[in-house]
Amino acid sequence: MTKRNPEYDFKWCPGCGDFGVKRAIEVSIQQRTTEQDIPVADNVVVAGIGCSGNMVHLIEGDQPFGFHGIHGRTLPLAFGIKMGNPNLNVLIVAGDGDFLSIGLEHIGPAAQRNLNVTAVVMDNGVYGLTKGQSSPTTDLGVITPTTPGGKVEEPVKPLELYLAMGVTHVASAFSSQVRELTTMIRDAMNYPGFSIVHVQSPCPTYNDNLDILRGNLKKDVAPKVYPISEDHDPTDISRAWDVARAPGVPIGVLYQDGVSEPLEDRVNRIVGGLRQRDSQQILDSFEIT
Ligand SMILES: Cc1ncc(C[n+]2csc(CCOP(=O)(O)OP(=O)(O)O)c2C)c(N)n1
Ligand code: SF4
Ligand SMILES: [Mg+2]
Repeated sequence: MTKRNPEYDFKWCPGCGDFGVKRAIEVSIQQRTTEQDIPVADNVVVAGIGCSGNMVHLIEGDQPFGFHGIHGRTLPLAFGIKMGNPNLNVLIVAGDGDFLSIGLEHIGPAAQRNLNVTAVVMDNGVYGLTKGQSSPTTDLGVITPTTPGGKVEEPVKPLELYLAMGVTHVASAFSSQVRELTTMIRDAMNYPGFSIVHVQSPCPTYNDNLDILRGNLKKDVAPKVYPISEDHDPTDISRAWDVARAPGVPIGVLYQDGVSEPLEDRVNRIVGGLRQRDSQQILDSFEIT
């Protein structure tokens, strides 16, 4: 279960955006299990390494299963769990460093398979746990312990990246908007395919961008987040690209394919069409006559 490990002493800093994500995960799992009348233990939270991944030890209330894996490998672990028991609801919690740096190579294959899991990616634009180094989403020119003269790379654009890789359900959220985030995570978990909820989750300790995201009237800062228009059609990939490329942080579901089969259905269909052979028949087929 996800209960805190007493040998692992960890606390999020006051004001960390991950608190809002935690609340949204707790409520969305609870709502889904109640609606579908399934045990909470049918949910598995698979965590990467990072402040964000520590989520798996901090979930309160009814406990899903938890698997704290290794840095960057949430998707392969989720793949194994889902294939071992397709009835489980698998929810990944990972950071921008974990998912988009070392873990990036796994997104494409998971998308092509339409692996039926949900990834909640907490993007704070920094490696929080290891004390503030630059991550793939850190902006050009930002000074961090690993970029003392300013970062030389442009930031990756996660929403465009997910669409380009073929992820079949892409949503964008903000940790301070817990109600919207809860709905997005629940809908993503109910979606039969690979869903990513990319959450702007500020790190007040190493990259305090809360005012930039939500705006600050007193400081004359306009909010960077904005709701996706109500008439947006998420099944239209070209409209999804328009939203992903527009300035600012859109809040809502950009894209939902809704047509592709989830991996477990593909496997059942393909395996069901194969001629069934027992092990002796397979061995005999190698005999040279
Ligand atoms: C294979 C491997 N490489 C590097 C590390 C060190 N490490 C631990 S957490 C982390 C980065 C965490 O950043 P992110 O995924 O963005 O999570 P955050 O702490 O910001 O939530 C790194 C580089 C590791 N644990 N394992
Ligand atoms: S270092 Fe940043 S991401 Fe990590 S707990 Fe503190 S505020 Fe949150
Ligand atoms: Mg991070």
